[in-house]
Amino acid sequence: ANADQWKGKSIYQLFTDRFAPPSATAPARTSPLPETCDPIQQTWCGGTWLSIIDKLDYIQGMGFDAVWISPVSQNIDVYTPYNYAYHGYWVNDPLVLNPRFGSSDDLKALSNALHARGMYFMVDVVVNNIPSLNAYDAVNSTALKLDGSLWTDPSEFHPQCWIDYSNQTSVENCWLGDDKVALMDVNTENPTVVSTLNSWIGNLTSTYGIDGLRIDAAKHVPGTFWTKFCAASGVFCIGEVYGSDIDFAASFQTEKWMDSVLGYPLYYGIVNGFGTPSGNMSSFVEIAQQTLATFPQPGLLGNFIENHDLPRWRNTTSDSQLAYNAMVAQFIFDGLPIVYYGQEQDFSHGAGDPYNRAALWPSNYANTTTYQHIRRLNDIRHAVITNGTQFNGKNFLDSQTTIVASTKTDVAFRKGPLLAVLTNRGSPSVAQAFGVPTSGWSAQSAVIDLLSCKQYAVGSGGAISVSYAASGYGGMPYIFVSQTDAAALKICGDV
Ligand code: ABC
Ligand code: CA
Repeated sequence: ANADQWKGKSIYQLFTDRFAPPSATAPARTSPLPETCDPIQQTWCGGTWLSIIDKLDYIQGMGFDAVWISPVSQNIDVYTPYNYAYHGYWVNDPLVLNPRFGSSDDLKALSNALHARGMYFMVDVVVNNIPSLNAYDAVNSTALKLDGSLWTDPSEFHPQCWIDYSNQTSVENCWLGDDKVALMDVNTENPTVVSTLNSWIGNLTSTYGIDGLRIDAAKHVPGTFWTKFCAASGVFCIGEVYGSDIDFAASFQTEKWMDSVLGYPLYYGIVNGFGTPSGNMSSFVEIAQQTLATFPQPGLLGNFIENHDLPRWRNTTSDSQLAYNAMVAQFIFDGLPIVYYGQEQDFSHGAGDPYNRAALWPSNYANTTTYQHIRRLNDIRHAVITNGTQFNGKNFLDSQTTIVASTKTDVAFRKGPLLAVLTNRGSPSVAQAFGVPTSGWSAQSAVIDLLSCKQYAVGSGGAISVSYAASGYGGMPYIFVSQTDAAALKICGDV
């Protein structure tokens, strides 16, 4: 599927090894299967491509219409100072599937199962690097053959050096990882490397019906490599450009290196704005505005509040109101929401890798309040997108977000027919209020908050004011639509 077809999708990100346990009848890929899955062990917990299929109801039940799975290619399968390659990012041969996660037929079965539900299939791909336990003597032909690497000629790598992040040439040519597990930097200028990878990616997407790619370590490869690689893939490419530099991240779209990137800048804005009670909302507003002004297509950014490299949201702040506000920003702002497995279960164990990669099954896939909140946010998006509801002649997807009002603790932004009113007040101990001076709706009209289904009256000059109770309701988020639109969207029944 291309970028246009991905517009409006909502993505669930999972680790194959950790999302679902193998069913009783499936052959175990890990032996013996660990009784419990302790992330600190950094070893396989047994999830497979087939076991993902068993739990698609759970994902679709939250309203997602796309799934991103961790890398599918073969990894080094040996003990390392960081234990084992359960995460799938230590790819030593992109061309071979990872037998730990299943067979070629299993991967096709997963793809077919997703498509049968009308869902898109996104796969994570790693081409920048190949792991080695032998950092300083890795790039010699004997060592390369022993490692089972796809690349066996030293000219297919850049010479060893560790990355200096202040220098983009170093970021592109030097090595990720460290001297325990070195990630040898592949020479993505070598013609054999380029042609092998380009024909591989076209085959992979067509063989397995892949609809989109998450491009690992995108900033570590010259952009011009990606232009051809993504064209060869024939599908939507979203790159991981880890960092807060908006101009740099936007260049991936501006220079047409790939369709889009993960919304790292907005992530930092959401953390700054909503990460702690009375955080710094002006930082969120500033980053949001710069994102909108700089990216040619902010509507294609991948918006997340946690992932496998970052702390769990609930690890940094336990206030659920802050999480619910942050998620509204994640879902309603321009872009494709991406929820990392476990976010819906309020997983809080995880100051970072490896703790943020716990198995999901101990949660019993419970129908938590957060699961329902995500479901509602997806329902609102679907309703507003499929209904084509307009504001000032523009529908949700075609309207860019505009910041309507903000204070140190609050922000109101509009995207098409929806007005999000958010706060970082958390659970305040005294009742508080916030007023949006000009909501965009006319005085005396009625609006509905799609989260609580309560009706509000628009005051003079188009003002809307909300209150935050000292107990119970607290600093909850609001998503307003006009009463007429609410009736058409049917999120709140007959209103
Ligand atoms: C292993 C062990 C860990 C151990 C670690 C040292 O080594 O498992 O326990 O702590 C994979 C595995 C990891 C593994 C690594 C290395 O390989 O998943 O478990 O860690 O062996 C991608 C993937 C990631 C993956 C790889 C490698 C790449 O998402 O899961 O890791 O294939 C950089 C890269 C980025 C990479 C990330 C992990 O490292 O750019 O592609 N992710 C700065 C830099 C970033 C850098 C980041 C973290 O530091 O700018 O480029 O990301 O090192 C902000 C700034 C940012 C700054 C952050 C920290 O602060 O704006 O610029 O980012 O304020
Ligand atoms: Ca590189």
